[in-house]
Amino acid sequence: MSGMFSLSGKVALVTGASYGIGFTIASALANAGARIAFNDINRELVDKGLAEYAKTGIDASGYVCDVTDEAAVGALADRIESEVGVIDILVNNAGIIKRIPMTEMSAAEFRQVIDVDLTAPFIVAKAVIPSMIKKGGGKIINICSMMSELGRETVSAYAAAKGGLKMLTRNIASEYGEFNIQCNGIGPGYIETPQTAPLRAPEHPFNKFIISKTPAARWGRTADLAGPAVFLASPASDFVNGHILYVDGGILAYIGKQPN
Ligand code: NAP
Ligand code: GCO
Repeated sequence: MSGMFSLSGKVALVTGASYGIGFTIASALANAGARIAFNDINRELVDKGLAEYAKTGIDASGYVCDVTDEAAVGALADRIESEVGVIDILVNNAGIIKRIPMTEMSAAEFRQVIDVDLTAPFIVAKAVIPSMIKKGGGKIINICSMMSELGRETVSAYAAAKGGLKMLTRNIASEYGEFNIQCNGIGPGYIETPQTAPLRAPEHPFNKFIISKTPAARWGRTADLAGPAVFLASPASDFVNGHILYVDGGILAYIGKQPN
C-alpha cells in the first residue's frame, strides 16, 4: 500500500510556497519522496522559504517568478526542467485575496484577484502540460476554497476566481485525462495562515462564527492538508480526475450550530 503514496523520483512545482499552505504541501510532497521546486513573488520570500525548507532537511529549489507573467512562467518551467527535472506534479497554490465590499471594489482590484487566483493557474498549467504529455502523464492540483462553493460579503473577486478555478480544474481533467494527466482540486476550509490572520483576531466576530460553522469546531491547520495533497499527487489517485477534495472539517456539510 505505501508504494501507492510514494512520490519517489517525481519532480513537484508548488507555486507561492515560501510559507503557509504551499510550504506545508511542498514539505509533504518532499517527505513522500518528491524533489521540490517552488516560486514566490520576490527574492526575499524565496530565500526565507529556502531557509525554512533547509531547517527541515528538504533540499528545495527556489525561484523568483510572478505567476501572472506568462513569459516568466514559461522560462521558469524550462529552468526547472533543466535544473531539477521534468515537472510531474504541479500545485497551483499562489493566491491573493482582497476583502472589499463589491460596490467599493474597483475593476482593477477585481481583475488583480482574478489574474492571480484564476488566470495564473491557467498560465502555469498550460506551461507544464506539454512536457507531462511527453513524459506519459502528470498530476495537477489546484488550491480552491470554500469560496469555490459559497459566497460571503466582501470577497466577490476571490469567490469568482475560486469558483472559476473549480471549473478550470474540471476542464483540464476533461481535456487531458486521455494523456494520463489527473487534474484535481483541494478546497481548504478556514486555515490558520497569515492570509486569515485578520479574521482570527480574538475580537473579530468571524473567529467564533467559523468555529460555529465547522463540525470539527476548530480552524484548520496547514498540516490537515498534507495527506490529501500527497494522495492527489500519488499513484493512489490515478483514477481520480476533476474532483475537488474539500478539507474543511465538515463546513460544507453543516448548517451551523444554533446560537446559545
Ligand atoms: P497566502 O498569503 O494566500 O500565500 C500565497 C502565496 O502566494 C504567498 O507566498 C504569496 O506571496 C504568493 N503569491 C501571491 N501572488 C503571487 C504571484 N503573483 N506570483 C507568485 N506568488 C504569489 O497564504 P495561504 O493562506 O497559504 O494560501 C495559499 C492558497 O490557499 C491560496 O491560493 C489561497 O487562496 C488558498 N486558500 C487559503 C485558505 C486559508 O484559509 N488560508 C483557505 C482556502 C484556500 P506574498 O506573500 O507576497 O503575497
Ligand atoms: C475569507 C477567507 C476565506 C479563506 C478560504 C476559505 O475572507 O473568507 O479568507 O476565503 O481564505 O478561501 O476556504
